[in-house]
Amino acid sequence: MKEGDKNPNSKQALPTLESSNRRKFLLGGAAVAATFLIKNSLFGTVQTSLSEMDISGISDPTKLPGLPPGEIGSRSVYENLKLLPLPASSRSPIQDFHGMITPSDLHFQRHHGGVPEIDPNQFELLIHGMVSKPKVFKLKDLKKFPSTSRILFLECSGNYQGGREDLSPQQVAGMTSQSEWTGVMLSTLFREVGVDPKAKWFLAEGSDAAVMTRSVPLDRAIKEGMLVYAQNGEALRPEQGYPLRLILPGWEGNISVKWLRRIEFSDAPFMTREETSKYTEPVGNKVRQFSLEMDARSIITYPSYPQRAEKGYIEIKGLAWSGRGAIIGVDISTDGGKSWNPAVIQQPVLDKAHVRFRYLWKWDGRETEIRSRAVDQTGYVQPTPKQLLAVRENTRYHFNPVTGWILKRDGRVLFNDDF
Ligand SMILES: Nc1nc2c(c(=O)[nH]1)N[C@H]1C(S)=C(S)[C@@H](COP(=O)(O)O)O[C@H]1N2
Ligand SMILES: [Mo]
Repeated sequence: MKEGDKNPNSKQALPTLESSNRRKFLLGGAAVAATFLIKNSLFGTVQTSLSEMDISGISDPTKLPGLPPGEIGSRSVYENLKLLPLPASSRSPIQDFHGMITPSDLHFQRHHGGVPEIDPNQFELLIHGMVSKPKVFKLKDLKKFPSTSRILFLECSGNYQGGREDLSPQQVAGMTSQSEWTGVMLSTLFREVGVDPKAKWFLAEGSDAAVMTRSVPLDRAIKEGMLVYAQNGEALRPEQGYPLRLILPGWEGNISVKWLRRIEFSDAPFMTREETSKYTEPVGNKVRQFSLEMDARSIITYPSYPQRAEKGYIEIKGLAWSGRGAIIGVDISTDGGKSWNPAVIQQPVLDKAHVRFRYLWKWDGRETEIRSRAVDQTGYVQPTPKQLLAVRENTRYHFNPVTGWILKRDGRVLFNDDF
């Protein structure tokens, strides 16, 4: 349409609420499809379809009634938070978060055979093998057990991308997320089935197209492992394993089997496809297997690529976590690793959970590189990329190096892991 042309169908003047009950409502370009009732003492109750109200041209929010209370909340149309979908995984926009909990719809996703649709009423969990009382549990049976909640991170052991300067935190480390998980402790449930003292492992099997199976060492899993049916206060999302998943705190994400349908006890590991073809790391001329704990890691999420940095005060911000316990410190370097100073860590600092760190710094505008380095309660210090590569030439699993951002004089912020 040429400029000045009038679309005969467009309403030029905004009808008042009293004069019409059908209008076009265009909010920031997004069509809001909702129906609501306006209670008006003079004109009675008018049903108005929001998707048909026209408020184009009105920008003062005090001059038009806002949206009524709805059935579900929404994110501001100005906040463009998105997962970054790759064929096999979606990465979480960690540079856009301000808190320790990952909004559920922005939790990273990793599916080996897609997201199955499971009817919770059809759902059954079979526990069998080396047990005296094999049992099938319905979801409602599991919900009757004493429950517990815990805030934990979940990270894929393949959570690394590097080697280029045009990478965002989401690309480098977006396969970690944190939720409050609610469910039943494995220790509670396993008492019900009478586990044979000779049983040392159990198989966890998912009901997705990948039929994901992993062997879990019983003595270590029983301490903290959970079967969870809720995430951040509501039922699990389908992408996170609805209606039931395993959560093994601090361990590589792969073993926290989603859409769980079967647990089988045994005296030896099962050597499933996923734990032999993958999820093993070449170390020298040996292979490391069942390397379950995720080592301490941190990443600066601000300033980061593709943001721009401005000379002056900068609050450097980021995330740190460890699968071996609590983070006890994060050090920051603003001179490319020559000197280090402690960052402030946001409370509460939880075991096996993301923490946020902050470090106030005044940038003089000269080119430099900022880095973060996490230390956990075992005393483990996050290694440099070269230190890690020296022992693991051939793998990017469990790759948790210190990484840096180079601040250019023109304000560009570029990723660096070449040190
Ligand atoms: N059944 C099943 N469980 C699974 C997977 C899967 O593909 N199928 N992916 C695993 C992998 S590799 C990871 S990293 C985590 C990812 O969990 P999320 O998608 O909830 O973030 O789930 C694990 N559990
Ligand atoms: Mo994973």
